[in-house]
Amino acid sequence: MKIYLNGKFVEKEDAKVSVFDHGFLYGDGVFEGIRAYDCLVFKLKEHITRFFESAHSIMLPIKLSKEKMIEAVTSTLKANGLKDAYIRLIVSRGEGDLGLDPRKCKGNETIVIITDRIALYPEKLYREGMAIITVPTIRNIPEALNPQIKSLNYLNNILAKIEAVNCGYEEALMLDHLGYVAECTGDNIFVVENGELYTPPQCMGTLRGITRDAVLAIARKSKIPTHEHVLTRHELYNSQECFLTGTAAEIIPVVKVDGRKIGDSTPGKITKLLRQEFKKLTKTDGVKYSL
Ligand code: PXG
Repeated sequence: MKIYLNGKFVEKEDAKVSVFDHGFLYGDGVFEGIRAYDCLVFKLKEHITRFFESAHSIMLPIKLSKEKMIEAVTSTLKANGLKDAYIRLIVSRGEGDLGLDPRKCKGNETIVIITDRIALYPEKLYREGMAIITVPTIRNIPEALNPQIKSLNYLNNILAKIEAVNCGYEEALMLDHLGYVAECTGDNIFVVENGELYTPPQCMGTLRGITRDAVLAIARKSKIPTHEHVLTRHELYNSQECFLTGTAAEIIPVVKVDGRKIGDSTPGKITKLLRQEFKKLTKTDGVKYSL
């Protein structure tokens, strides 16, 4: 496997960064998780835009232009001969010293692109749906660390994941600091109520997911009314359908929340329709490359 590291391709074994890198020392950096389907990088421009927005927000200048970053992604896929892949883009503040001060990093940011085979949820969960549980750890409040920033410090989400796994669940439902439904650890959440689609707004504790936006657009095109609206757990429990969206998970049905059955506890009609339409979109909406 070849890794893109600061403009060069290096073998996996040689893809090493310094222990003084502030990404390692402090989680000082940003990342993106992207996917390629049959030589098409799905929504690559949108991912690159969000990546640069995360970096801008933490005042991390990226030396590559957006166009060069797109080229770097496709050339890494080509170098690895991958038609279908999961892509991880990372930019950290770079090598500095043992102090928080980013000025010590002298602008030498570290850029890494890793492409690999996709690790998915088991097929059974897509057929039968998954059960999720609300965990004690709430989403970061925007005034402290805005959830729109995909920073290298994902402890907030990792803690929630650990809590869910310790309770025997695959995925955690995270609330915001006001107790409203925010999202899961790496996925956005949707419910269907009376044939209409609801998802929490991107303010507060919810990342504006690229899959989330794609699903909202598909729903509108399919004449399904959509709402970006605050949701309580009560509304989740009493919805007819529930599902999660994310780059890795795509669209995965949820059939139980905190022990309450959702609808008839099987993947719903609208969830299935959106899954079909989403599959079609992954074949057309992105940046193409050839091997
Ligand atoms: N919420 C959070 C907190 C995320 O990190 C999503 C929602 C979904 O967004 P997209 O743009 O992918 O539709 C994410 C992003 C993984 C992994 O390896 C997934 C994400 C982040 C980090 C790791 O499964 N998803």
